[in-house]
Amino acid sequence: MFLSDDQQQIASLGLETNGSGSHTDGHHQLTLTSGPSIPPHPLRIKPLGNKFFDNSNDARESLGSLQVLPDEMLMQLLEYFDKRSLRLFGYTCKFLFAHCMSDDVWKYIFLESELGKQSSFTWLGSWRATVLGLTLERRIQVDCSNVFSDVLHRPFVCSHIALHDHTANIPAKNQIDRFEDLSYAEFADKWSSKPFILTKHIQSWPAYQSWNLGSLLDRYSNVNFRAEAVDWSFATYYRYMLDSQDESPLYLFDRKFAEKMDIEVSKGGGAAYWKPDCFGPDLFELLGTARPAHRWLIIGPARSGSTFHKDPNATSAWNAVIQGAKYWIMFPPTTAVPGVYVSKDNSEVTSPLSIAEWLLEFQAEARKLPDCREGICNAGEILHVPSGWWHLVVNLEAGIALTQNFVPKSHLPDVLSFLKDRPDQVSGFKKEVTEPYSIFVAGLREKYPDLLEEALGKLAEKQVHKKRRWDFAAGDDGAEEQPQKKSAGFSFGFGFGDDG
Ligand SMILES: O=C(O)CCC(=O)C(=O)O
Ligand SMILES: [Fe+2]
Repeated sequence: MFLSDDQQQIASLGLETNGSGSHTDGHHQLTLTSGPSIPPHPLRIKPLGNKFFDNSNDARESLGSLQVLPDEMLMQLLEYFDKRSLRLFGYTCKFLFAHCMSDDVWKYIFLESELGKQSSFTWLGSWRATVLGLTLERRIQVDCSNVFSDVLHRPFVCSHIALHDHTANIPAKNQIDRFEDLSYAEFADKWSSKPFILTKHIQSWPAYQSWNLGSLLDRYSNVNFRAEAVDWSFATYYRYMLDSQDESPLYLFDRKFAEKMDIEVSKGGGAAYWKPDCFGPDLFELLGTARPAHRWLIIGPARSGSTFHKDPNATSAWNAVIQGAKYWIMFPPTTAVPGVYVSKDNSEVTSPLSIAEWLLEFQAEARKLPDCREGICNAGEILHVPSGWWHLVVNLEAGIALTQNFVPKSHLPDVLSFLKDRPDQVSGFKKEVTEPYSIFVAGLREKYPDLLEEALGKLAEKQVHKKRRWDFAAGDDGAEEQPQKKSAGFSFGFGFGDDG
């Protein structure tokens, strides 16, 4: 027989509960790793360090022979369970109950299940409740105050950090420049390699005037949008967004939104928005149908966002906030960003951390770097991401944004170099587009022959310059090694885009 509900099972096992399913009261909790703004864990799980200051018995001791497994390994093991086994395993003792309640494991089970393939279902506030169909009154919280585990407590801390503590008080030297508006001449002359925010540029967009989460729900509740690994109806995503405790909430990031919403996106009668004039011609338009996806609708709750990355193919981008507010922290292409590890050939970025973890562990150090830029882009504002710049973005409240990648004239050499010299890192093109560099060059040769010659000239110059620097640093017989190491005070990168 399948389990009826948590309450009944727990009662039959005689475990101690706090009965109500509500959050804990002011039960004393010695907090060693989290700040005062973090509420007590709903199951009263405590950070591992508390064990040494607590006289209560340690729930781990009732694990029997499973005690040899560290918490990390226990959690990994749980990913192999099906939903019934996971639920039952959790009823064997408090320590395992605490582990089996971890919503990350239930998210995994959800995504693997039939439910994970559906676009419309009822989100019930957590992955576990949704998978098991548990309404609020059928959920139970066992008092796990003698469970001490960083593996379990840390994600809770991360999903409750006070974003405001990390995004207010931006040091004046770091503030991203803000203007009401900018002309293309000013952009081309001074600003194409610097981040900035325009405060009065998108007010005339119908999308800005009429879109908000409520109006999108009215109009598109049955339209499916992509949110990372799932395609959900907007009604389903909306419900998830407003009632989720995920540390890294699923982020709606849809490149086919214009077709799905049946809207026009280029200037002219009836367009919902259009690309800003100040960035000038977008040279990637020359790719025609070979062009990779380049515009996205972005929707997410507070705490959702993007971990550190550079935008693809050395493109630049703009990001316009329609509703909500986004905190941005950015670094120039060559900066070694604390907490972000890049493979030798630049092809892989490992930021092992969620946004919250990065903010907790690395932001303070990172914002002391001389080239750090930070800012808040509010509703009605648009931010410029220059080619090659590192950025991390977090939504301070639930909201909507539109973003588009583009190639301005000034970054043509970077993009050409990227397409030519890093074919393994080129991304976003359809499979049948095997020679994006050649297609781009052919388009440029036809429409902007002088610009192309100038860009190719710059590339050749840099190539020579780089070879000289390398020969100098490596000596005659060192030329076999990859020009990636720091040597004789020089830092080498493969692409011109990263050369600063
Ligand atoms: O709004 C965001 O989360 C930032 C998106 C972003 O960085 C991107 O589209 O590349
Ligand atoms: Fe980006």
